[in-house]
Amino acid sequence: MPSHTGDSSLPAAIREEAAQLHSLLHHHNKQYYVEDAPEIPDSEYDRLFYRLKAIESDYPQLMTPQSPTQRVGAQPISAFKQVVHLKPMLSLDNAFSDSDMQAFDKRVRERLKSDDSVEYSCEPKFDGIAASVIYKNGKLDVAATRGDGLVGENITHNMRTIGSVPLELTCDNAPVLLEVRGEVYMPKAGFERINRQAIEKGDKPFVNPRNAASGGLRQLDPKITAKRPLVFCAYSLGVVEYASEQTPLLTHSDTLNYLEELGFVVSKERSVAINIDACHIYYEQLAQKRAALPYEIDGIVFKVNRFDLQDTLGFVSRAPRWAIAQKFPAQEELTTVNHVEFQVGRTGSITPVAKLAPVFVGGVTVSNATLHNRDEVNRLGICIGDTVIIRRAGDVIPQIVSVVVGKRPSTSQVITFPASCPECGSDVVEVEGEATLRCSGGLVCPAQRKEAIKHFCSRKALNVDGLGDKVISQLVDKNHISNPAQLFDLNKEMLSSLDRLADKSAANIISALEQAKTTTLPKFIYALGIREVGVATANNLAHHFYTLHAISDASLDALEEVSDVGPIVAKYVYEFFNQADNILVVEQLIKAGITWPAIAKPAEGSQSLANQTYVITGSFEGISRDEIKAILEQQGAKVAGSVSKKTQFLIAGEKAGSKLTKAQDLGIEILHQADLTALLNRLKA
Ligand code: D41
Repeated sequence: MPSHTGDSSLPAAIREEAAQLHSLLHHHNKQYYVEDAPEIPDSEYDRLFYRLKAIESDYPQLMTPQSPTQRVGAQPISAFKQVVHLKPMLSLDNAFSDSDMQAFDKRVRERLKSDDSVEYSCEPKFDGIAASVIYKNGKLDVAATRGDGLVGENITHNMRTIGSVPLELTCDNAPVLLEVRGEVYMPKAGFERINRQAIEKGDKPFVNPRNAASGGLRQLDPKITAKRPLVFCAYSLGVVEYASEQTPLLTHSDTLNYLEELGFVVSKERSVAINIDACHIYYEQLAQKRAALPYEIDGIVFKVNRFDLQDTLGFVSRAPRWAIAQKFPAQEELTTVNHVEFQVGRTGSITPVAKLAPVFVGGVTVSNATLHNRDEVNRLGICIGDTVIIRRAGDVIPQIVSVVVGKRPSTSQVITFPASCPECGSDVVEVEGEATLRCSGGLVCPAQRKEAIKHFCSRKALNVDGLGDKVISQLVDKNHISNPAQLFDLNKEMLSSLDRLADKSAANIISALEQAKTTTLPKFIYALGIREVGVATANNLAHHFYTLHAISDASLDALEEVSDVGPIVAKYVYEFFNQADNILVVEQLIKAGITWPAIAKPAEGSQSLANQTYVITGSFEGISRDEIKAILEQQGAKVAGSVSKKTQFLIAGEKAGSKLTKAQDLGIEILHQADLTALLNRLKA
């Protein structure tokens, strides 16, 4: 029986094991929340966690506030108390252009009386909430929001729940006192997850990750904060005191490395630029990477790297002269909805499009934004004349985020959907269970004809170069063509008669059409524009049936056997090939000379993997995931990106994460490195 009375009865091995569990759990917390790359399945994490809990229940003297088991246990507080920062948390000046940055560098060099270039430390500017954490003798003591920079709110109970905040520093020679500053943010993936959960529960989703992070830190009950996937990324030091003399840190970049050694998360994107021109290159590079980063950033922070130079420069009205944030062009702006147009798509779908007062957002001028369908119009509660927040992030299409209801003018108008098609006058129909309204005109409707032809010519379809939207529009309006097959009857004279089309361009289009005639079966199927049949489905259909004939003859049941084809898609494909007009167009296309190489049917009894579905995760010796995928696909297997009930085999390499856990849960057969090698050898044989 272990005694609960004191340290003396505590076996050294147990103390050692508990310490190991502390650092293991901290490491895996970081892998999970920060890297989004868990190295162990959740079940293994739980095993470590409960092992530590068991030790602590046997030896309560080990249950310190620094234990990873204590992150979620705290009681709610009744009110936030104030915390005076030991050193003020300064604010940051902004730059909005390259010339602002040049001016910043010039000011710095003038003050330093230096003709030499100045070295800058560069890091992303996280779009989160600034916070400060104080450690006493290596143990987390107090955490606070930035507040006004001098006084913030005590959020210790909430910061303790954040997995990336060390409860205890990982070094032998911990400072007596350490004040660490950083930003609390919510990664994009976590934000999407909690918003999905909120919507499922019927709660209101968060507007953006920053609001979600801020709300998470402002909870009285830390159990609520613990459910938010927050990350703390450290970016500077406040007060630091050691028991004995230390070699001082001389630069900001060394400080970031030191913080990382102590167990903090520090931006992996950080870098040092030898001068202001290198800062510009860093800015451009990170701007390129921005959309792919797992978290939101709104600019880059540049800091004079050397501390002695920082001291010489000092600060003005609480902003250091040695640092600046170069902001990316705003991703959200206000504008007004001038009117709403209804566009008719390839399949007759009627999409409301808001025509906006032009506004510069996310680096481009935006004057249109799709309102998608009636549900979206209702969700936004949007009227013509409204002031709206428009957002354009990365390369995604601009979106209306919300309506500023307080700015609604008395002249605003409710949006009414048309009863007849704005392009052809046919009735507009409502399909039960669908939010989208549709024109019933089919190929009578010129808008649908144009869209069908545009789709046919698009890059992933037959890829007819040079045949732009304007040309197609004129060809349809002038009744030269009404379906994709008639494209191949066009001649140079007909094209040259169009507005603003030079002879040279006409000749180019003719030759592009000629080239487009040689294609592949998947591309041809995709080009037909069957509802819900995208590139992947077209590919699956082609490799399942091998010939166009077999697809067009297939029964509904046979179609449903194709991977990723459910009853709805099967119905669309079936209906397409059982409509006389469509069959005629397909026949005309073939007659016009469209051809593709036959898809080889595997011989009976060969080692083909047709109809098998694989998922590949983790890393393998001597072969990349892409190479494995290519080999399996060559043998007819389908290689999917995520594990589902349809998965038959999971190929799991080193560091397989959540996919492995999920596959195990679903009872899917797992192939390890040795099984993979055997499989590949079998395929080669
Ligand atoms: O990522 C950030 N949001 C960030 C904020 C950063 N990477 N560095 C920062 N550095 C500072 C100084 C130069 C004052 C140490 C900051 C901030 N300040 C800051 N955050 C909020 C106000 C100021």
